Amino acid sequence: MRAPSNRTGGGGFFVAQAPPDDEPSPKDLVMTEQMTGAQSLIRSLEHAGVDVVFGIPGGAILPAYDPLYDSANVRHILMRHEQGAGHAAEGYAYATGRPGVCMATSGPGATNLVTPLADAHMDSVPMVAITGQVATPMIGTDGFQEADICGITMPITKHNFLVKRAEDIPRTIAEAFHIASSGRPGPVLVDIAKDALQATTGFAWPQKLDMPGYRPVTKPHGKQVREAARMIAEAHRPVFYVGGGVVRSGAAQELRVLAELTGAPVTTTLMARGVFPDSHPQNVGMPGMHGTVAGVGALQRADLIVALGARFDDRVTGRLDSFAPDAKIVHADIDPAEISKNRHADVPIVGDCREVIADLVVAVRNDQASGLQGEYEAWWSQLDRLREVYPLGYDAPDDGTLSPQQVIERLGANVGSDATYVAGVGQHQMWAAQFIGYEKPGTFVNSGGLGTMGFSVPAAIGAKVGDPDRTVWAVDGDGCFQMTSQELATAAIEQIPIKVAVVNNGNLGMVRQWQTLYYESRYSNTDLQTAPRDEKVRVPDFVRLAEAYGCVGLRCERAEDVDAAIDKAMAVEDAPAVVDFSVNHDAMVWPMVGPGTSNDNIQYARDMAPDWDDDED
Ligand SMILES: Cc1ncc(C[n+]2csc(CCOP(=O)(O)OP(=O)(O)O)c2C)c(N)n1
Ligand SMILES: [Mg+2]
Repeated sequence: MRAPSNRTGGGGFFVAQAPPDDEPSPKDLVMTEQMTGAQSLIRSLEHAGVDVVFGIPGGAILPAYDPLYDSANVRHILMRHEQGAGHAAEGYAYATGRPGVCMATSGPGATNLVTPLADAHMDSVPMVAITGQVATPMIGTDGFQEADICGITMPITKHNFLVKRAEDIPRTIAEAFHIASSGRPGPVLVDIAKDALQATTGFAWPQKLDMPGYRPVTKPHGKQVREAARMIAEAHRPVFYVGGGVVRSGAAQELRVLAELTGAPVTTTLMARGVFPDSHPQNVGMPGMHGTVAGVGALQRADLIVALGARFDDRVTGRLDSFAPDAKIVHADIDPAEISKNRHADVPIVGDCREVIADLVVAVRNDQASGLQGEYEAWWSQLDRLREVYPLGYDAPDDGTLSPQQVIERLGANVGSDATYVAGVGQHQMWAAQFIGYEKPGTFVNSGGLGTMGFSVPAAIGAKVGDPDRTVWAVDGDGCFQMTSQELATAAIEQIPIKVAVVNNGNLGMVRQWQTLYYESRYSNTDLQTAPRDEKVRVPDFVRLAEAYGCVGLRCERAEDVDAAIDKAMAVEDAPAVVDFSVNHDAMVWPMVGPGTSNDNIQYARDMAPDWDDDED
């Protein structure tokens, strides 16, 4: 295989590069310098360009923590839970485009990484996890803190390695970074036996990787691209269905050119919010279970769907056998396994989205030069009608309590589109996707595929570490926040001034919404008591919790105080700030495509189906 070249932006080949002032010296290239496996691990991370590791030490990984103490290039951030370390590594990757790195000990340290590994796998986040393993003679004996983490994480990593010999460490680390960041990005786990970390070895950083079985296709096939361009011109109701792959490949610019050239509507998934500006007239909103009527309608009524780095997830398609019945499908993805997985692709295109879109631009221009041009006026009048009649909106609660949607809308309006918003999972996540205007790629970060409660705070920490000049807001739920709020200690002590908006509806709100709709309002085990309706006892009190962790704690309970609370949090520069927005308990997320139902049955509000207007061209 060819030697990796320097990675620029998302997608391409990552380069295990040395920091500029630390070029590998000739002695690195020959196995002369003797060191421990642990020292060689840290040296390898330096060569791979790693500047931050999120982790927690323990017995099996302890040898690695000793040389880490001396590293001038690698900062270690001590987290409070390994799950937090994994999500922080993901947040760092989102912010920088480079693999995030986390480190844990064997057994429980490693198993605590399972959730973030699965999360990164589902959402194609480049990440390298390094775990200590018991010494090789102990492997397979049920030794103290032994867990077969390679076996456990086989289905939730892009690849994993068990390293038993010190001399294999540099090559394995180089391969891990290459695999994590090339092709379809994903998590790679490197499990290193303690005796390999302790053994003495010579250090040599590989100048060339030899991985004959791994060769991701990035360059799309010209014939398929030309066919796709022709179909776009001939379609009457085309739509670009844009997913996270377009963000990963850094193709926002190219996408805008293609969209404007063709004049076709664009819908951006939960994973792609911001890659095409919300303010752009061709943006019809998000598709899916809580998408806009126009976004869902554009897919459902299309005669051509051009899927770019998207995977026909069930949350987008609704009931698959009734999804977009009249649409032909062009499906571009870097991972051939995605193509025709859920929906048959009439034109499959395997390649990096940036290259695919750039090639599509050329092909569309050529067609237009020879007079072949799409005509979508009737289509736009249908979609414009849906946008006009069924915009995103919400009613203010009639009991005078604070509206969660309003809190999130005001947050976006006050903080603006240069900030990064990192959501948890639940109603607040959907409102954050709906009511904040995203104009730039990577400004909305969330756990899409796995839907991991607890993602927000540690991922926000990682994002802030990766891009310290950017304002980072975690938009969290009262339930999610309680899963990883201990990482406030990390943020305070390591001086990572994130801001957290807890949308505190006192409940596992999204589950409660389903109980309201599908279980006759029988609220089994969803009341968290974080904001009880009648009494003032809050367990926990998030303001005091924040203060206990060395953060600024604020509370806001009235609509007229929302802007001031946001301003106050924005003014805090030297500490993390947490705002408890105590909001209405009953607000629901709309529109909604009920689970297992067809997109045709989208509800604009409860028991209110849109009138599709069947006047087709
Ligand atoms: C780790 C985990 N456990 C359970 C769930 C199921 N679940 C999805 S949303 C949700 C409620 C989240 O509550 P909260 O954080 O308060 O957000 P809200 O919906 O109220 O905005 C739950 C329990 C999940 N997604 N992840
Ligand atoms: Mg809640």
